[in-house]
Amino acid sequence: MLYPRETRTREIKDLCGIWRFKVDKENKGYEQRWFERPLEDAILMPVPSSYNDITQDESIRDHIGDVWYERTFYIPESWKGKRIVLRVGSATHHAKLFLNGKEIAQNKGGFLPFEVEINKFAQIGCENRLTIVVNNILDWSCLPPGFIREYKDSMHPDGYKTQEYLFDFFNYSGIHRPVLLYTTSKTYIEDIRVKTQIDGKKGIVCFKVVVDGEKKNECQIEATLYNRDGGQIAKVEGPEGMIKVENAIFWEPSNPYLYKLNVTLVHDGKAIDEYYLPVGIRTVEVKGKRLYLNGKPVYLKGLAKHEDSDIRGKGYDPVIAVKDFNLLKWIGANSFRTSHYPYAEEILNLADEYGFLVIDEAPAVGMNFFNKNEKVFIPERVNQNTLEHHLEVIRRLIARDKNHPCVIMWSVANEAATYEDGAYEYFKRVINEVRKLDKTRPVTLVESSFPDETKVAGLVDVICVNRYYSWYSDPGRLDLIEFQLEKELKRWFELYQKPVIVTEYGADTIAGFHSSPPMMFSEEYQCEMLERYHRVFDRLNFVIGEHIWNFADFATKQEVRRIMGNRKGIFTRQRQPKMAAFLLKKRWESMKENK
Ligand code: BDP
Repeated sequence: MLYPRETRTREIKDLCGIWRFKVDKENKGYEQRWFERPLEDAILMPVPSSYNDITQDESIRDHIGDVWYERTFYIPESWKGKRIVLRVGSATHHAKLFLNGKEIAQNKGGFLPFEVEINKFAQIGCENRLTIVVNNILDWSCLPPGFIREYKDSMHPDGYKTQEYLFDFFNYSGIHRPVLLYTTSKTYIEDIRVKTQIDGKKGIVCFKVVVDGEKKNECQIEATLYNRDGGQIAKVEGPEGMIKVENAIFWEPSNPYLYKLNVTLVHDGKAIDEYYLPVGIRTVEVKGKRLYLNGKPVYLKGLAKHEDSDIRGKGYDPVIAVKDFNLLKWIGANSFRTSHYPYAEEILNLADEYGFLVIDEAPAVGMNFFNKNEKVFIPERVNQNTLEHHLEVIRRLIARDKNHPCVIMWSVANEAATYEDGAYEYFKRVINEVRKLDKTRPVTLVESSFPDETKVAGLVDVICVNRYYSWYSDPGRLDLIEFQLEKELKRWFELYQKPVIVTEYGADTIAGFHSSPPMMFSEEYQCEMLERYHRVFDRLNFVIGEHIWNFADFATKQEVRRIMGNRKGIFTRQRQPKMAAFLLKKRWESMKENK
């Protein structure tokens, strides 16, 4: 799936901005056919953004069910004869789209884009009304999964229900990423797949173009590779080919050099469609104890993130995005994980450009009660339906992100109950699907299980493990970290002989809380904890990366163990550094690329 870009043949109309919005409190919208006419009693709502924190009304913040978004737009006369596509960057978690009162699309899954050709439904040269119904209910067939709980008893005579989920971030909802219209010619470039290799100083760019539309068999394809300054390197004809780049500049964090592949579709001697793709020439490989980027060992320094910020919730905002990349650069990181779902493609575009190595994660989080008596991989919970959806999400994720040089690894899930018997068959199917679709990147599953109990570690290329010694276990006992961590990490390596990344470790820290000697929740405790972890990492040569939990404080549901959210950020939610940020900056800036 190609990211929408303007070219000399393609136009974009941005539908972001202020939409009309209505919460369907009584669940009557479909029955009363709200899609047939302009929404009555609507309020204003920005897109993209979560809707939860925009108003002063907690019944909107905590709503469970449908909300309705609506806006009008014009399609210019000049778009006659073009293919017109509506693309929604994401709508969390389910969406139904109506154009001028007619249903045109549905989508399940809140973290990936979907698009629909609207020529049949749109009115050219006049106003069109677009309605998007977004539903945020999670069940066991969704990723992430969830379930509804109803309370009705003598203490709750009126009853109420809650959306339950086993993951640790607020279930922000709404239209989270840009909504766009874009045009192509009727016969068009549907997809491009690029793979790169390295041969000494040479870079090899292999490409494959997929064309669709009535005249697809009558078209020629031209692919031209340019360097960053616009100098032409080679021009090749045909739907697939290979371009050799002498003395290539390889894409890496210290020099994220991007070439540009321009693809033109020619019909009757005329360029009818054109698209370009930034291309980073780089290879990723896991061999023995190490991860190699362009044949050189690389050590991952960084943080796990969230799409989360004040007011916007999970809404994409270029202001927050660029600030976050500046902070990642400032702190000396070279990588991050898209915990716990695919991020906006705009973020990956920036990671390509800034030069960050990304572990790209599927939205499979919360498949674990952390209680061995409550199983998850059983027919009434994570079952065949969940698996089908998981496979579909994997296909869509790889279809979207396959060409990004920043993506160096796929993570199929976070902290699933991998000690359960059912987990093995389930993840075998998921991981096989990843391997079938992409042979150029390693695959992982982020574990919270211990080395002797997991059933899936044999399936992955890199062991990724989240661990909270001296926090969730032995709280306050910083002195136990080194012994426990070293023992565990050595066991992972002994059993699986695979490199290990510690993908989460950290401590809730309230900015401004101080304590010496360190106590939990103080800035000193966070620093001391990190330092002890780092001493262990530095002793073990099979540890190939450290990702702290979390980049910034973030919102969670209200519960007693969360103080206005999860406070394990190295930065506050407003992106101000805690003491630990300076410690990390010092460590990472003085570390070599391969540790
Ligand atoms: C891990 C989860 C992460 C949580 C974190 C925590 O992967 O989503 O936010 O713990 O508890 O278990 O802070």
